[in-house]
Amino acid sequence: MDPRLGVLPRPVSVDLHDGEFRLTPATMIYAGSERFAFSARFLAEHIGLAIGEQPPRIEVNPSPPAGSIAILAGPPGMDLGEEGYHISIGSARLEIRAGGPAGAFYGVQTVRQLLPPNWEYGALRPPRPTATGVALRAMTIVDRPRFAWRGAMLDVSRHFLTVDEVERYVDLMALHKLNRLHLHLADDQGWRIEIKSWPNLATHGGSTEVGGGSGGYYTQEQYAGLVRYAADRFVTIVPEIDMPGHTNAALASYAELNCDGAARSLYTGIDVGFSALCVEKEITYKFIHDVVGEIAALTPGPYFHIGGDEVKTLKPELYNAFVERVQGIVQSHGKRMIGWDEIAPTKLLPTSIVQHWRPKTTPAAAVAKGATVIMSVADRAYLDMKYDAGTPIGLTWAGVIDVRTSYDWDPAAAAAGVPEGSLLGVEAPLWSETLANIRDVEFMAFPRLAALAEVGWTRQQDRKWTDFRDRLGAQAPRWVALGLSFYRAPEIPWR
Ligand code: TNX
Repeated sequence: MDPRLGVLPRPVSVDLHDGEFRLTPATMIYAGSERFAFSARFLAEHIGLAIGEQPPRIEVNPSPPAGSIAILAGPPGMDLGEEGYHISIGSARLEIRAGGPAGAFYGVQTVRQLLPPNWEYGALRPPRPTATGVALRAMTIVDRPRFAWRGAMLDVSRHFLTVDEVERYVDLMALHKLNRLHLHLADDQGWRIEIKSWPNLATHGGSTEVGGGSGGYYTQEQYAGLVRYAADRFVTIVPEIDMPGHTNAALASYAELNCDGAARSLYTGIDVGFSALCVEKEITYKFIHDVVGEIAALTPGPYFHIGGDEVKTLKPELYNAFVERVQGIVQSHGKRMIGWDEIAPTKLLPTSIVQHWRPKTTPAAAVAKGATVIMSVADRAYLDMKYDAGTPIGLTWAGVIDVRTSYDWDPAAAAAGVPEGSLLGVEAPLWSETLANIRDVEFMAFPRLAALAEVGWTRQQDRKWTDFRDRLGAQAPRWVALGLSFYRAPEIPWR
């Protein structure tokens, strides 16, 4: 099989050469400096016992001997940015070179996709290769991403996911070189993060979910652990507390957040647009200050997402004034504000970011103020839309989205009045009204998240549907080994 088929997203260039590198029980992995040690360990752990009695040994050493795998700075004279990498595989060594640790990690992910899929099982599956090892075809790969923002979003409010489940999603993102995980932490149906100054939010507001299940929430310690786990894999967590709408869980937890002073009942249905914080009360801004402050302190990444979508109960002047005031609060906690595209007409700071989701609108007004845009147009990027009319779970309000529809578009051409220079990148939201567990999440995300990963990573001129379709089909053995419950879309030649 052509080894190029395994690599997804598609790199800038892959050139095959004659010869091969042999990975044997004696192969060692060297990191040129401490910055690359995590990636060296990741690769050693991935290889595990597949090849020898022990996982490969790793060592930090700037000039590794022949016969080894080396992760080094460079390559000299080539600037591939923080996330780019260069791989050269020859009989004498396998070398990954990168400008920074993220690039080294992505180089390792590419090497992983060149290794046998069944190594993903993570446990010894006899028979093991003999002492002669496993051969990797000689080749040179040069790669770097098109966009800085290659995101995914999980809605843990409508249906809760455990920390382990979210970490699994992070692992799947890392394999596809995705680097932002946006967590939709609060909505009408559930508040999912502990706030020490407003404890009822989690204990009461987090006690249910769509359909009436018991919900759940992350303690601050768990959330901090998740942030670290993701950061190790070069995934930045973007926390979202949706406001002023989508707030029933908060309104049920604290009576004073309601204009009439009466606490709402918990909500387990799937309607949207009925709830709103009382934007005229001062306590509301104290609440927001406290919530943003606690979450910002736990989140090293520079972003805080305030939602801002689908408020059907507020006049535009009140809505705009609210967003502008909250923008100041977010900024006072040292973060850049992100909001759904309803925030585009408000007075935005140039550091603020608009997440464009409504297909028939444009966030051009925000771009005129210097703000930047993340493309999540619902008819391309929404992973909760059904694949076709027969898909047993999912919604259809933005249409049905088959794999080709999620792949075959150019984010730079998808919003009128938004030049490529104002585009941070793409993000694939996964709303969970109809997704009860991680199996459902995986089924809706894969293969379309892989398609969107390539939309975000690979240059437009290097992307072709037929080429992608074949590489996608070649992922099946790896995804099976990972235990992924992906949808076997009929148009893909699965292996
Ligand atoms: C719209 S997208 C919403 C969500 C729903 C989603 C379902 C957005 C900013 N708001 O509240 O979950 O549709 O597809």
